[in-house]
Amino acid sequence: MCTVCGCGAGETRIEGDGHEHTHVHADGTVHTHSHDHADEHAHEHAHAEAPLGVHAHTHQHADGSAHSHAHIHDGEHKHEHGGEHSHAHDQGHEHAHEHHHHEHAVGGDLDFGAGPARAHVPGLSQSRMVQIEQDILSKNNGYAAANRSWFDEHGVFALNLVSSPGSGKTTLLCKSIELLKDKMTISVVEGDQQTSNDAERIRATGVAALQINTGKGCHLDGHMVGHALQRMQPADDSLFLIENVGNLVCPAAFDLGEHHKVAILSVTEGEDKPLKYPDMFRAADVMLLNKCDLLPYLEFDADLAEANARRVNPDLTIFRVSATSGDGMSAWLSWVEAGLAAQVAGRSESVDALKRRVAELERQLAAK
Ligand SMILES: Nc1nc2c(ncn2[C@@H]2O[C@H](COP(=O)(O)OP(=O)(O)OP(=O)(O)O)[C@@H](O)[C@H]2O)c(=O)[nH]1
Ligand SMILES: [Zn+2]
Ligand SMILES: [Zn+2]
Ligand SMILES: [Zn+2]
Ligand SMILES: [Zn+2]
Ligand SMILES: [Zn+2]
Ligand SMILES: [Zn+2]
Ligand SMILES: [Zn+2]
Repeated sequence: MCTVCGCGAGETRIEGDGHEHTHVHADGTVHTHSHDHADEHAHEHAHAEAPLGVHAHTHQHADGSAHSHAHIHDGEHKHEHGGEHSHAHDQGHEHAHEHHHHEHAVGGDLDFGAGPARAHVPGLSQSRMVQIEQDILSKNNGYAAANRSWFDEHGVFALNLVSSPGSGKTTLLCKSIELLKDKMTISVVEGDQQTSNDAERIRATGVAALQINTGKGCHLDGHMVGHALQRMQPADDSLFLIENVGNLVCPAAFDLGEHHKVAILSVTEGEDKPLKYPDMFRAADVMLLNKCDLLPYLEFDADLAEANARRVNPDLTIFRVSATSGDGMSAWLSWVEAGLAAQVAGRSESVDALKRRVAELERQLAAK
């Protein structure tokens, strides 16, 4: 729901000392975070309690009837309500709303994702929802782009792990860290609605971890990760792992500035998940099929799960693993190592190119 109604905005808490308060950034982004005022803040914010410019309300139609969606039809049809209607608010302003339309699938099933906003929120028109989503995502994309250029400048390889709750993100991270930590510097950001349990599990492996609690929020966003980077200052040429909030829906829409989203599907979840949650499997470049140690005890068809994932994303790279037994981990870890090596090489190449450019400019100046 977050991209369409902005729910959860203003609930973020980033682990650390200090007090908590709400900020509104220059671009209107609202968040609450605890921070130490001795720390430098890299961006400006004014303190205010203004929420996002969202006002939800219910509509009455011209004939006085209230609108509701509880109707059931016995076949397929498509209909639209009477276009634009305007109404007055108590605050005295008046504006027009284009009314939503909805489509019904064959067999009388209800589909609330068929309109332009691809979702439904009582009291919000489709066009308002599309506008809110665009506002939220364009701000997020600005923060994500800043994170990505920071990663690239510093030769940091960043991965965003996404899955439903309990697929094994933290277990996989701990296992991967155990097998990689002698070869590279690693830091981890942990996203959960509440608790610092996952960050503590990561810290127990000996690498740096920072917990972000999102409150009611159901995903991390680029802005939160920017704050995490400021606080953590990951080393040059290091691996930066982000565990997103357990949720197969909303994290798909939010770029954090990572180089790849890695979706984890565990064999206890069913082969059809990529088809039911296509956005996530389309947004990911890699899928880890986890808990494969359980395959002998389940009906799960791993080939079918992979085929379903490739139906929504033909370019997906898939690894079958078990985070608990360690089976299959080496192929996945080789992929991570290759990604970091490419990132480090890219940085030294751009440093070399810069040096050549400076030398060239110096020659030109000397010649004058
Ligand atoms: N059998 C088996 N169990 C696993 C494996 N990986 C994780 N688990 C178990 O699955 C449960 C959930 O694992 P977590 O690593 O906490 O999952 P998560 O995705 O981080 O969960 P959230 O952060 O709550 O979304 C734990 O009981 C793990 O021990 C695996 O490869 N095989
Ligand atoms: Zn959400
Ligand atoms: Zn402040
Ligand atoms: Zn209506
Ligand atoms: Zn209808
Ligand atoms: Zn209105
Ligand atoms: Zn976890
Ligand atoms: Zn901020």
